[in-house]
Amino acid sequence: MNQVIFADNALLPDGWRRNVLLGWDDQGRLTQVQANAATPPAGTAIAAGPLIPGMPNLHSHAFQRAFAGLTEYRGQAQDSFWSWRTLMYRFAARLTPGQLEAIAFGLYVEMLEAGYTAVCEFHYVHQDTDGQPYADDATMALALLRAAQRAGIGFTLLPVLYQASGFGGQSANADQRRFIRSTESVLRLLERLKPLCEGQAARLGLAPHSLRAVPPQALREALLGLDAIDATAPVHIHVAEQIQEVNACIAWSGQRPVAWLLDHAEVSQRWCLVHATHMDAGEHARAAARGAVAGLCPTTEANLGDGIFDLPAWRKAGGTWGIGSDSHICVNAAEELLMLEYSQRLATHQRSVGATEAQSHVASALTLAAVQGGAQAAGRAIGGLAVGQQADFVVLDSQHPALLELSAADMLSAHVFASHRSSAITAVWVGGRPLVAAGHHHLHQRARADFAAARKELLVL
Ligand code: NGQ
Ligand code: ZN
Repeated sequence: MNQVIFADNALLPDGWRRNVLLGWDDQGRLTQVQANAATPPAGTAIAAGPLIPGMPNLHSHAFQRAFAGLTEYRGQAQDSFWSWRTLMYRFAARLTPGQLEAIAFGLYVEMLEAGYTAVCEFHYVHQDTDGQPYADDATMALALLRAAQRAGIGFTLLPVLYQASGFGGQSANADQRRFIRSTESVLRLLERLKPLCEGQAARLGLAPHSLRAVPPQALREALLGLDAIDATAPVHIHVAEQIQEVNACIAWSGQRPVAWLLDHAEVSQRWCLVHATHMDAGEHARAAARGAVAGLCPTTEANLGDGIFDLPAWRKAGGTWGIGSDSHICVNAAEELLMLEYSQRLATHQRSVGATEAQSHVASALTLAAVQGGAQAAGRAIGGLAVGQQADFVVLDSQHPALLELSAADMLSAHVFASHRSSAITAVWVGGRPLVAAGHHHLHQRARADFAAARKELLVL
């Protein structure tokens, strides 16, 4: 059965178009994207405001949502990424499979209401609280798959390879016991998950956690094993987030992390370099030439004091990028774009840094770029409103106070820059299915209740 929606204004890959008719098949795949279409027959669904592509969220650790806001106090003379991580580990140590599913379900519903239509889950809490495998070794991954399916969000599952606590294979410490997996066991997990992912149209990839956590030989073997399972599967890695990490990598190898990775792995378009924050000019040029996506997580990177990604340099090198909400200190696609643009303005003393030759409106330019990069990182056909891509889209609320009386491009600008943390989204569709209406997911209440119950349990322990 074909379905259609008509929008007075829609953001297509080459810009804003009037009178757009979208049609999709029963797989939820767009079969028709027609601008300047005739007024549709009565009974056709009509978008209540400007229609924009759904945003892929390219980096998530779902469990951290239940912890967001709990580390915003001074715990020692100088708090840092590393002191935050110690607290986060304590939280991760207690999580049960049921709590993970409830938190992820709540989070994915929040994401859908906030403009994300797909998520890449970088999943590393594998083992039980003692660091032993669950009776079913895929227990935690299955909790995430169920949460995604119930919420209806597009899904890329990235089981994590994690073995060491620092460069040079320093053994993992007790805090990291739930993350550890042998290379062989992560490959077995992928084999187990492959048919399950296919069964729910999710994509499966691999995430070597970081060069700190994965020694060179394990990295090599895991990538070879992944190729044998799926030679096009996405590969994500945390790469150069903290200056201390860059310096430790230089002390270990004589090279900066991105340079080391480019020399020791076949980094390609399959790769997402998460937090490629600290790259020099040579790294920008080489990583961009390989076609890797830079995975930017602007609000988390700000929250953790990581540093500022050099977007103009990356774009000049021809680099692709997308956005993720990572620790979920903020769950709102528009706010990630806002944070990204503002960090660039603060660093460069300029305005409209994110605008492009083709697209002078910053919010439109950033949205189109992040959708395309996010789709590439997800390894799914979710790259915007074009035939062959999923019918994943968001309808802005033209009645929101910040949007009243504006043109479509300005409404998206107001949504990103001026909607003041209140959502200016009215509807969200994934794979041609309406999941959010009047700003609310159809399982909104249930998702909140489940999330609250899981958080309550975690807080009393
Ligand atoms: C994570 N988060 O795996 O959750 C990491 C912290 C680490 C971010 N990098 C742990 N934002 O990198 O060692
Ligand atoms: Zn991360």
